[in-house]
Amino acid sequence: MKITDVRVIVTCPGRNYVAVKILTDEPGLYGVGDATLNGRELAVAAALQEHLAPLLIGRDPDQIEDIWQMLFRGTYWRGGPVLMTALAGIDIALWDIKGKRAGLPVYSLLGGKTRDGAWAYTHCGGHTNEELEDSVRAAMAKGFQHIRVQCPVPGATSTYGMGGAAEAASASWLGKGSGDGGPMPHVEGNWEPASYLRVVPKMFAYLRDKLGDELNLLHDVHERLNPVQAARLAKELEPYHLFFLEDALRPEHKESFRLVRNASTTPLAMGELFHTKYECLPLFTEQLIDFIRCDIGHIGGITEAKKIAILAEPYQIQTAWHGPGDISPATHCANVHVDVSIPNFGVQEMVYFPEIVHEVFPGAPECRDGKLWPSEAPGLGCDINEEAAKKYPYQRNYLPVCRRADGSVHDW
Ligand code: GCO
Ligand code: MG
Repeated sequence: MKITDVRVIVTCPGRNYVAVKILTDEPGLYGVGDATLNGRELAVAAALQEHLAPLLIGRDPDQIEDIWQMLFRGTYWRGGPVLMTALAGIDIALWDIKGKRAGLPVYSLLGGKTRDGAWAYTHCGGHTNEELEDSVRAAMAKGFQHIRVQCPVPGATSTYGMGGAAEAASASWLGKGSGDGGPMPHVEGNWEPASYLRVVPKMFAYLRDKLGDELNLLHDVHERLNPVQAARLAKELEPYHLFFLEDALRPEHKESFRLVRNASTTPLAMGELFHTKYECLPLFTEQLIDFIRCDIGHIGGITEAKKIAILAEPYQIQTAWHGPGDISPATHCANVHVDVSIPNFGVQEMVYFPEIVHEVFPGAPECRDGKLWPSEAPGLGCDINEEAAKKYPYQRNYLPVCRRADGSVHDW
C-alpha cells in the first residue's frame, strides 16, 4: 500500500483548524489528522505542504514509526511547536489509516482497553464565587466528577479561563482584536501575581465549603507564576486537596519544580507546552510532577504520546493530555484512544464543541457519566467534510497577550 496524496485543509468553523488528510492507493482508504497550532496555523500548514507532504508520497502508510523517525531526525534541526504539530497531523492520520485497514478501533492496536471510559474534566468559571458555584453545580448535574475552576483576578481586565466551558467552546478570540478590525492580539491587562495569589485560595475555600470534599477540583495557573510564588500557592492550596494544580511554572524552568514539590503535597500537572519526550524526562526521573499533560497534537501524535506514557509509568506519573477547544476533534479522538489503552491514565480534559465544528469534523468522543468514550468504529472515529470546511475560510487570529499593571508583557 502507498500514500498517494496528502491534503492540508485549513478551515475556520469559529476557530481555525488545520486538518491533514492522507490518501492511499487503496480505494476509499484515508486517514484524518489534526495539525492545529492556535495562532500560528499557517506556519504549520506551510511546513506540511512545502516540506513534509512531498516526502510522504509513495511511502507505505503502515510504517508509522519509520515515517516518524524520518521526519523528526531527517530534518536535522529537530522540532519545536510548528514541526511537532505538523508531525502530529501526519502521525494521527496514519494511525487512523492503520485502524481502518485492520478493521479495529485504534485503542485496540495500542494494546486494548485498560478501562471502560476515560474520566473527563470540564471547565468552570465565573465573575464571582457564586457564579462559579452555579457553573460547577451545572457540570455536576451533567455527571462530571472532575472540574477545573478558574476565577477573576481583582484589578485585571479579564483573566484566562474565567469564562469556563462557554469560553472554551466559543469562537476563540476571533473578533476580540484591536477593535478596528485589525489583526492585533487581544490584550489582557493589569494582571498581578499578588492579587492572583490572594484570590485563588479564597476561591477554593468557598467551593469546598459549599460543595464538600468529594468533588475532584483542578486549577490551571497557565504558566504565570515564578518558582517561589508557585510554591506558596501549592502550599496554601493543600487544605483543599486539589486533584491537580496545572502548569504552575513556565516550561523553560523544569528544575524550579523542585522548589514547588518540596513546599507542598498538592499534586502537580505540567506539559501542554512541551514538544517531545525529552522535555518530560527530567520531571519524571525526579518525580517532580504527578500528571503529564502534553498535547498529543503538538508532540508528534499518538506515537510519541504512547512513549511518554510508558516513560511515566514506572515513576507513578499519570497522563492528563491537553484537550482544549483549539485542537480539532481528531486530536480529542486520539486522546481518548490512548487514555483507554494505557495503565497510567489519570484524567482527560474535554470541551463541548459547537455544532459548526461537528459539521466540518463529524465524529468525536462521546461524553457521558463524567467520562469520555472512544468510537468503536475502525480507526480513530473522526472524519472531515471537505465541502463544509470550504465554507469557513481561515481568519487570521492571535492568542491574547497578558500585561501586568505597569504595562509590561507577562505570560498569558
Ligand atoms: C488548557 C490550556 C488551553 C490553552 C490553549 C491555548 O489547559 O486547556 O491551558 O486553554 O490556553 O490551548 O491555545
Ligand atoms: Mg492549561
